[in-house]
Amino acid sequence: MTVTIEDYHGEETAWCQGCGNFGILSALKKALVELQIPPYEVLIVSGIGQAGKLPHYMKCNTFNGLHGRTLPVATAAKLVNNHLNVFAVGGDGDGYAEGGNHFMHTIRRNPNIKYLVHNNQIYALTKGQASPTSDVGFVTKTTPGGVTAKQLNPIALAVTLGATFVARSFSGDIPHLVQTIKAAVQHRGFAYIDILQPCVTFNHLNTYSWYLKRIYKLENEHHNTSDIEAAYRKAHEWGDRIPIGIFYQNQQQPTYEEQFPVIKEQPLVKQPIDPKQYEKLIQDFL
Ligand SMILES: Cc1ncc(C[n+]2csc(CCOP(=O)(O)OP(=O)(O)O)c2C)c(N)n1
Ligand code: SF4
Repeated sequence: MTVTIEDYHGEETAWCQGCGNFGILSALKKALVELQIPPYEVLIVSGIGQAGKLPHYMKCNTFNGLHGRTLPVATAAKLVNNHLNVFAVGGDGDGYAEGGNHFMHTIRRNPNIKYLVHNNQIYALTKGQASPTSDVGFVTKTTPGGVTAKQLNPIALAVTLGATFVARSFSGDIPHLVQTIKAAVQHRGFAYIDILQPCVTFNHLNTYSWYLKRIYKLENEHHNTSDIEAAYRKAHEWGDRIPIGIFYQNQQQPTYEEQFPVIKEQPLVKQPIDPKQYEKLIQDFL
C-alpha cells in the first residue's frame, strides 16, 4: 500500500501562525512519505516545549516525556524494538540545556536514532527566555541587559565528540530539510540535525530574513563530508555566513544496538518471556 501524507495527519496544531515548527512538521512527513515508511514503523519521542508538541501533530507511535529527557527514552525504545524508525525531537533548550548531558552520551553510544533539534535560539513555551544558543547581546526576559554567556556551538560540539552524522538545515527551506532528513534516516547510526527554526513571537532577532541573508549550502561549496577537520572549520562559521547541509558523516562506527547480541536475531519486544526466569529475581525482592 502506498504511504501518503494523509496517513501521518495528526491533531490540529496549537503553534502561532508563521512559526518555523510548521516547516519541520511538513518536511518530516514528506521525508517519511518519500521513503515510503508507514506510520506503524515510526516512533517519535519528545520532551516538553513548543517543539516537543510535534508528535501530537503526527499520526504514528509517539511518546511525550520529561523536559530534556528525550534521547535516553528514544535510545531505550530503539533497544526494545530495533526494527522501529525512532526519531527524537525537541527544542534547543530541551536538547542543549536540560538535555545537554544526554546529547553528549547519546553521541558516544551511536544508537541508530534520528535527532531533530528545533533551534529557535530561545525558550518559546516558557515565553521567551534566553537559551544556550541565543546570540550574545540578545535582550530577553531573563537577560534584560543582553545575553552575556558565550553562545553554545552544538555543531562543533557534535563533531568534536565524534557524532557519526552532523547536519544543519533551515525550516524555511523545506526541500533542503526533506533531503537532510532522508539522508539522516538512511544513515546507519545516530543522525543529528540542528534545524534553524524562527520563533515569530518571542525571537525578533533571528527572523526568517535574518537567516535568509546569511545561510548558504555546504553542498554548493564542494564540502567533503568525510573530512572531520573541514567539518570542524565549517562548524565555526556563524555570523555573516551560516552553513547548512551535512557537515560530517561516518558510517564505519558500530551502532549501539549492534553491540547487543540478544537482539541480533529479533527485537526484544518479539522475544518470548518465560516467567520462570524471573522467579529467583522476584524471590529476592520478597
Ligand atoms: C526540568 C524542567 N525544567 C524546566 C521546565 C520548564 N520548561 C518547560 S518548556 C521550557 C523551555 C522550552 O524551550 P525549548 O526546549 O527551547 O523548546 P521551544 O519551546 O522553544 O520549542 C522550560 C524551561 C520543565 N518543564 N522541566
Ligand atoms: S511561541 Fe514561537 S516557537 Fe512557539 S508556536 Fe509561537 S512562534 Fe512557534
